Amino acid sequence: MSTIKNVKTETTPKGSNGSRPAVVAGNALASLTNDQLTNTYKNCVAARLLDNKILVLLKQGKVFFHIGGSGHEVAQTATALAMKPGYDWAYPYYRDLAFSLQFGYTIEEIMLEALHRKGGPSSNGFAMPFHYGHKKQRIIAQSSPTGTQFLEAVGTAMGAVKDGKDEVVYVSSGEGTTSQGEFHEAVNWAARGKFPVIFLIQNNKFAISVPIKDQMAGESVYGLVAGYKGLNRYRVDGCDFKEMYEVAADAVSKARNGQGPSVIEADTVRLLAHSSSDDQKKYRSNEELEEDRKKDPIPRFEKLLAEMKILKDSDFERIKKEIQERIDKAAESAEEQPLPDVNDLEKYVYSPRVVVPKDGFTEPEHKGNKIVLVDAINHALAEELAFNPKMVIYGEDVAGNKGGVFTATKGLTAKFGEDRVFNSPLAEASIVGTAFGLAIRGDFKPVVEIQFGDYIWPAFMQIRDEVAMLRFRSYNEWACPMVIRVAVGGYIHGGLYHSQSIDGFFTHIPGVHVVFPSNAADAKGLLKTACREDNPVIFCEHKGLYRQGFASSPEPDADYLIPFGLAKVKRAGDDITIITWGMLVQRSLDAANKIQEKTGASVEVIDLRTLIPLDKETILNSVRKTGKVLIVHEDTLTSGFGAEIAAIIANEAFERLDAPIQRVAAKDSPVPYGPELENAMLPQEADIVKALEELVKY
Ligand SMILES: Cc1ncc(C[n+]2csc(CCOP(=O)(O)OP(=O)(O)O)c2C)c(N)n1
Repeated sequence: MSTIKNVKTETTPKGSNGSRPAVVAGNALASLTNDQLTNTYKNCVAARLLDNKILVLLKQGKVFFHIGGSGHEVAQTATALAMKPGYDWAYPYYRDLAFSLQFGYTIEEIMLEALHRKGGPSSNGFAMPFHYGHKKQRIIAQSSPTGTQFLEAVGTAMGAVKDGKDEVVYVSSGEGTTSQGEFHEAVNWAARGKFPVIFLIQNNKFAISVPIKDQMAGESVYGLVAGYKGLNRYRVDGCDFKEMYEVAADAVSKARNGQGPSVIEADTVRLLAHSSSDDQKKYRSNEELEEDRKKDPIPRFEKLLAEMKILKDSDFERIKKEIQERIDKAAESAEEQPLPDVNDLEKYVYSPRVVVPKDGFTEPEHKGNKIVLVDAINHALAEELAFNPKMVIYGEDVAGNKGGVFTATKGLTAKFGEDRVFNSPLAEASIVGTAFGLAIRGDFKPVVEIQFGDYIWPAFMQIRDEVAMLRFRSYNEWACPMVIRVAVGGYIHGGLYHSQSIDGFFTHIPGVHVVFPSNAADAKGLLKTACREDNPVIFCEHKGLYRQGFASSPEPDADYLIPFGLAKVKRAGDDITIITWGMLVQRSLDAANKIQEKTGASVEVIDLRTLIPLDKETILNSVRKTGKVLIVHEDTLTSGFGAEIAAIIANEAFERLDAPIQRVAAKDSPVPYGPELENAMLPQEADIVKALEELVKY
């Protein structure tokens, strides 16, 4: 046992501002052995020497990016020491080298990643170095956007609570990142649910060059988070091992015992520039840098260990020498490891597993009662909740008797319980961010609702930079399959903010599937597949189709799962091909009938059903037969998904075309409210008929 005495016994300060460092009562430190303390010191030294070594490799042109943790080692190591690596979960930020080492990374693994070699645990050279990820140690592969990690950590903690496990989730950032809205969303959700999250905010007083006075109202993150009921708060000198460890141990113990999340604001110093791309002399004076060097946590830790008679000067020198040798060797051996294989580039954008294969699929005849599309959604969800006990549904208004503003989830809370079908706060990034955190646990399947496509944008960062990229950036180590159901589309007099089409945006994101049913039977079969998919799915539900007579169908049975990437020929024809989806399938069919009556031309109508993956085969087979193509979609023309389809056809079937490819789409404007304006903006049957007439004449 160490000879350390208990630290000061003040409780967490109750003041709102918290500029005073606080320490907590406790004797956690006294329970550490000399070996543990020595190893903790070694961990800090390893992180420091790795920073130095990698900067040398950078100068040699072998490493392209470095972002260091020098000055943060003690705060990070002490927190990791209070946790259980491999049992607990961690979302460390880019400065968390010491944390990651203490949580289970080896020096050798850090070197593999610094030198973007194959075999590193995070990404095999796909992600930048210092974006930690280690499946075995439960470090979730990290990204670069500041702040996205918070909500994900909350989702992972929510999963722990649902599973009845006493796991704790660590998430960290600098103080600058707490200006991101997602930080506050995450603290709110974690405090509301009493989830076991440790938010370690490492306050080095700068966000790149931006000083804290330009960053926040007040002087501390501690003060900033004063209003969240149920949140434990600490402010601590993160360069002081004793204080830091007591605080970390207290917060972790609270989290583990159901006493809720904690924000720990740890004061640190940034001894290096922000990153290798920065020069801090441009915005910090020599005196200021010197002041920070005086606070360097490693010499202070050495002083403590010497006072405690655990290590002496010659030990410190020996340890540094030994670690330096190991680091040098690790660098040499990493350089001998293979570089990533360029043939693997697209290997893990999507899951290699196809859940419902196209081969051998035949369309059955549906014998159920006729249902409208929104009820088909509701029934699919009910069946899938029964099929998969780890599926959960949440979003705004989805719970209880309301069952969503369109009633898609009506009755599901009553049937499956509040633990499985529940309301989220009114925050779209929260919905998707926490779904990420739940899904990475491996067994939960979040099926979340975004009330209107027009309001999906707060979640766009989570979808684009997190959900879609996780598998790719971690080289298939981590994945977050989820379904994001989203109500889209116009023709309902919903005006500018309840009518948007979003498919043009989301089809542009590698890593997500985009599904868009046009009728009730397809909606059921596609949604059930989405719920079993290994990939994230954006499931577009057209509001105008929810209760539309022409979109209703006899209900398919519970075994009906439609493969993704399989379009449906809704009307066979020989002269012109219409490629369409969603609301415009029916209008295209009506237009095709009209043109046949009028001109005798026979028009084939293809309903894509899934935009990503795209059924190129069905498209090209039809185009090669008819030689004339009209693409019809509700989204705006410019950069709509139709442009992509036209490009594919031009590339792959140019010789078979007898006319220029035509598109009917919405005008390039927002969707206006007044019905006359809305009709003029959105594509109508008459527009399709007109385009077909021109193609007939061509
Ligand atoms: C969303 C987002 N905006 C901007 C950046 C660029 N950026 C990277 S780190 C950083 C500063 C973060 O400062 P802070 O949170 O205080 O952490 P520190 O780097 O000081 O440890 C910025 C602006 C980013 N990565 N992500």
